[in-house]
Amino acid sequence: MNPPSSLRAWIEALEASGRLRRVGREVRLVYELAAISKKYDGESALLFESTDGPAMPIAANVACRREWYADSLGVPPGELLAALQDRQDIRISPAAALDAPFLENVVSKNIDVRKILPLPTYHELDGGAYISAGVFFVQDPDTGTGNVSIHRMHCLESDLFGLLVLPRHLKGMIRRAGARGEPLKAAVAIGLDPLLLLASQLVLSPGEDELCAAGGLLGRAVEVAPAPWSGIPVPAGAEIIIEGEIPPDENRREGPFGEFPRYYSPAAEREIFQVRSVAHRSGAVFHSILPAGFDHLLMGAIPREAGLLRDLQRAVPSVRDAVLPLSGAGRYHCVIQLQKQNEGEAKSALMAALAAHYDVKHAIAVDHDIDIHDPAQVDWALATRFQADKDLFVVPGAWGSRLDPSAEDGVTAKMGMDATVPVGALEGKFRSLRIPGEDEAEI
Ligand SMILES: Cc1cc2nc3c(=O)[nH]c(=O)nc-3n(C[C@H](O)[C@H](O)[C@H](O)COP(=O)(O)O)c2cc1C
Ligand SMILES: [Mn+2]
Repeated sequence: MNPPSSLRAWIEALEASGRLRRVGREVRLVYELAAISKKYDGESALLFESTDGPAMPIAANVACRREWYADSLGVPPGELLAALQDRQDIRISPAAALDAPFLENVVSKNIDVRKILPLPTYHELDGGAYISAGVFFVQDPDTGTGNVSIHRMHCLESDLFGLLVLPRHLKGMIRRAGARGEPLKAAVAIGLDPLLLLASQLVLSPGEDELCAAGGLLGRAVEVAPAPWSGIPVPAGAEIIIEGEIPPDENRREGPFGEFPRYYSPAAEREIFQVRSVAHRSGAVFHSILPAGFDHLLMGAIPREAGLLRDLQRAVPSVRDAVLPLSGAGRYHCVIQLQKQNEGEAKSALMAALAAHYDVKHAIAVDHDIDIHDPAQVDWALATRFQADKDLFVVPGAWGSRLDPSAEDGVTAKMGMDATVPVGALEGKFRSLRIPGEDEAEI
């Protein structure tokens, strides 16, 4: 298929291919929508046509299978990472759209988001209703470079949200705006296609414009229109645009919130988002991402894998593939496949993986005969090709994930496990069992 240009185009494609279920009856926003989303996670996209909140349908599970991302890029599933690798260095500047349907309805006075948008409450101990699929478009206060990232939004008041802003690019921009004595303006898009969501998760160097990188990924310019209050260019196909300001030094209690590692991220004083305008197209579709669901995990894992694979191959050319398995929260475990040419390559690849991203905590290297997408094969390699006294190393006190409850304030130990055999030994004592004719055998 051609890459979808909007969430609604993607929903149509999902429905036409039998991957979408419509939920016609009224569903409760507190827990019930999340419970149904969880039940069909990894299986079916959902369109909730009616809820007990404001009248606006909600799409969920829209990108909950790895092969759907490949499909949205127009490549076979096995070529997803290769396609992302090919495209991740391409930059295409955004283009002005002719039409921006989100301007059909703009509210800028007496805003009560709870009366406009259906905001779900997901997990048992969550602090309240959240927007889980809000994509922040901001511009660097010093350079004007565009940044795109997703941040959870806790609805605290009619026009106020609490945010989690981990120490990456957005955080730096809030700080730099603050140094000028200004709040940072942001336009939050809800209801984007899966490729723009994937692009929001690219791990780029500071100073790289992420709208241009998104264009590279899509293979065409992202069509943008200025958001009505801030003028920040946002995807014209977005269903909803919420604009507002993040002041540098005002905090409110945000959380708890059930996060991707399947634990609660505790409540704390965090950044706020003061809403100034809400715009949405007529008949807008709200977008829900089930926290810790496949959508959430895959959206982070896939672009990280593509970036990691490039870093790994730069360090060790015999690296063939890498995966961040969903069982490792799609972030914390990395399995690397090599066709080792020289002793020591696996350990070097492990170090590169652990250093490449703060989220990667445990890395495992295996030979090219192991299918890294099959956890049972990776386990078998660890069971039979690994000796803890010489194949394991631990790095204490590294930069890690703040959402890992076993890390202390984001400081974590890192571990590399080399489960590769010595060069050439797959033909020697590590020759694995095979029965001649086993692939064709029949009764
Ligand atoms: C569904 C979803 C929710 C996310 N929520 C948050 C969040 O609340 N806070 C945060 O800092 N990052 C969150 N992230 C991760 C960032 O969006 C991601 O790391 C992004 O690439 C950061 O961009 P930056 O490097 O430009 O800051 C989330 C990612 C996804 C897919
Ligand atoms: Mn960035």
